[in-house]
Amino acid sequence: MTTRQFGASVARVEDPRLLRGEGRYLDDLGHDALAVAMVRSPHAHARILDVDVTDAIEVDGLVAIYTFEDLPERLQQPLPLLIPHPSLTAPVTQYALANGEVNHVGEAIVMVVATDRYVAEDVVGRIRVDYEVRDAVVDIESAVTGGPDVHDAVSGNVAAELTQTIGDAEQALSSAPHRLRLRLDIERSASTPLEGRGVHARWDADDASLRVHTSTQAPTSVRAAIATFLELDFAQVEVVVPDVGGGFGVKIMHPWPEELLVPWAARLLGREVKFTEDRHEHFVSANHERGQVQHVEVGFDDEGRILGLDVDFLHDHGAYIPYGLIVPIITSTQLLGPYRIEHYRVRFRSVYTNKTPVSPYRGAGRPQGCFLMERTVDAIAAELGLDRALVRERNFIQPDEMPYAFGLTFQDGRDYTYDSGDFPASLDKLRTLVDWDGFAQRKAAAAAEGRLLGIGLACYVEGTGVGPYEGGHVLIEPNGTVQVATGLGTQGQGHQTVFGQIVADELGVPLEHVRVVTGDTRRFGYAVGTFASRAAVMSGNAVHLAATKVREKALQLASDALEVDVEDLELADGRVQVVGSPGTGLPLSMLSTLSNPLRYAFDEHAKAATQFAGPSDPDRPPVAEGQQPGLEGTDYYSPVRSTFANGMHAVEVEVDPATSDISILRYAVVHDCGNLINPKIVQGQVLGGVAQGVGGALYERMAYDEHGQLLNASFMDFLMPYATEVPTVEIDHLETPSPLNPLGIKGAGEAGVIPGSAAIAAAIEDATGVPVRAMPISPSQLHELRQTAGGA
Ligand code: MCN
Repeated sequence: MTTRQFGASVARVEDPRLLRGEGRYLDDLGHDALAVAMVRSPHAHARILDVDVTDAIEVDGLVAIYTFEDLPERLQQPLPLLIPHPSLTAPVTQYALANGEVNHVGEAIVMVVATDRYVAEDVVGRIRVDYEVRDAVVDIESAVTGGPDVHDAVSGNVAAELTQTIGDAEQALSSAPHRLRLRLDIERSASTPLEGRGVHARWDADDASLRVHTSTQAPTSVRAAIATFLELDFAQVEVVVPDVGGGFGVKIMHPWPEELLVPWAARLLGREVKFTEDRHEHFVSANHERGQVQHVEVGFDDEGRILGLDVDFLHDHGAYIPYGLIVPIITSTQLLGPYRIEHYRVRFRSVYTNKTPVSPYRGAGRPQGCFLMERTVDAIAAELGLDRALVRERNFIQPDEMPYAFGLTFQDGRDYTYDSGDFPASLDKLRTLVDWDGFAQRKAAAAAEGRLLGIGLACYVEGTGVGPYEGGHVLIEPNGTVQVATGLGTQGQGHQTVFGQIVADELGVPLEHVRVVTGDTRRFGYAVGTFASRAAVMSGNAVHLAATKVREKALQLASDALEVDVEDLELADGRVQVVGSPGTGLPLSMLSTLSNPLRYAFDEHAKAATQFAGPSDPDRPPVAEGQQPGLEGTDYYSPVRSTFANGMHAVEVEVDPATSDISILRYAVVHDCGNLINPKIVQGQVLGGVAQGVGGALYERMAYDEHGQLLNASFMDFLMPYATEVPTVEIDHLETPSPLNPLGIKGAGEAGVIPGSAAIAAAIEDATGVPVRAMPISPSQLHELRQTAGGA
């Protein structure tokens, strides 16, 4: 019997190879390739007056030096704005190499190609760039209140301003019995994957084609960009993603300048060329995120029910705006969380600063939104002296209200609608898991010993599985191996395992017989990418649909061959067999060759098939009319709208009364991503997210000085939580299936990171009695807060 794989905690099939050290990351490729190093701007804002390469051209091993002026006309165009929006009235994107000015430290000015990286770096050190340094715009509030501009064409630094409304927030606030105002701050942070960016390209002059390896989340988009900027046909460009050491959003940016420049140089020079980013480059030139200043006004009744909410925030977009308004739009919509909010107004302004540009980082605007909403709900509870869980419960959208439409309309005309979820049930589970009701006693007992304990709670709802589409291809080989391909890239999520599980179930084959390929445009050329926790929903359903086609074809072929009705057949153990009579049937391997005569000469299974119903039988043509040879199918999944996952985190902390040092004693999660394909993988995803959430709450910030210099651009200075700082995480699941897709799945990849800052801030506030409204928070900052507030 073939056991069902969907829902089973199958060990990840990709891990043994990685654990044996057999992973092939970008820098493991192209050992003989020429190496690239960049001259990058040391200034946050400057005009480039001159580039002098006189000293550099002496260096042995130098192959080429390119500045903006050396690029072909198409490559001198600004890089694309990936997601336009009507409110984005002043979009400025960067050039592949700086065109006369630099707008953040780390912006690439000159590309050097040399025999190896050491030589390339020596050349970089000898190139002299003359700058006229300008005042830098660093702080987002000052950016919009006068002072210098980042771009001469954008006076006042506002790239976009957008207001969205539900109901009448002004009226609701003015008539509310209680009103509160809060200011909240979230600092800039970044994905910081273990492996930075990298790209390797080889031009094949024989068939005029490019083979590009790149550490990306979106290989098909990179291919489109390379083909467009290098003026090639798509068919001349192959993009293959090797193993990727983490992306967390930063590798969805496409194209990076290097992803165009390296292939261009490879074609021009007729040589293999490779760029591998170093850590310092990653800090200053790979995109960041978070970075908002938020103002909230909330009106509520005596029971803590929210009557109206007014939000106004500034979003730091850095020097360029490659990704449109996606991050602040997500903040502004998804901050609503599990709550019924009928009167809402949100205004945001996306602001240029002379800092590294911003694009989505795991959670993409949601951690900021969750921080805003959850801190607000806690403030309501504190104001009324009510239990924080109770206030949440009173505001929850109820399960029988699903699907729940907020009355917000997106740019494309679709409603902002939750498809599923049972928020009261999730909260019940969490309260039990952490013994929420017994905490007061634990806190009092600790206080008697002079210890400061606190508990916090935060809820979120997350749009996942966003469209427009993803595709899958399934093929059964004559030896019975099932080949599966889908176009998006993988960065460690375990896609080979989960897509294998889905296909194995549909075809009734053991998981070991399924091979899954992702991120290779040779195998699947039309795809969108891995981001927004969409792969499980999008590619998961696509490979399921493709496998269903193959299943139906196998059933039809077997029905014809065995002269048995399709309804009397089943797929199990790699065969199509008669229900109740498993001895009568045909292996899928045989069926795959039955209709494909070309394979007869070479394959044992095919030979066996000829004995059964071969081409020598004049009445049985190998390919029946209307039938295509082979057991193979392609399909696409395209959803009507996003599906919404949700979850709740609770944290217990202890604060040292003397030093304000913060320790997390307990961390619990209840998570709902619909039907779980692989609970163990989801567990890992949530845990990884929690680690990043802890980082965002307590450690990780991009510390810029007033000149736009990033002061902590190395892992010596940028604090990340180690295993020692990440607590054991207790995770429980609620499975409310999405009605929107055949498998009932919702996404899981970002969930863990979203409520970290909100829940930890709430716990610290509970322990110390001082309001915590800015994240991350260090012990010294907390100490200062406590001293100023005179709290515990
Ligand atoms: N899954 C499941 N059952 C569900 C939902 C998901 O078994 N109901 C599984 C999926 O099949 C997949 C994993 O959980 O193996 C995550 O699925 P999904 O939520 O679809 O997220 P994606 O696969 O699209 O991954 C993207 C997401 C994002 S947006 C970031 S950022 C992120 C993340 O995943 N970056 C990661 N997780 C990461 N994990 C690693 N190791 N490295 C990264 O860079």
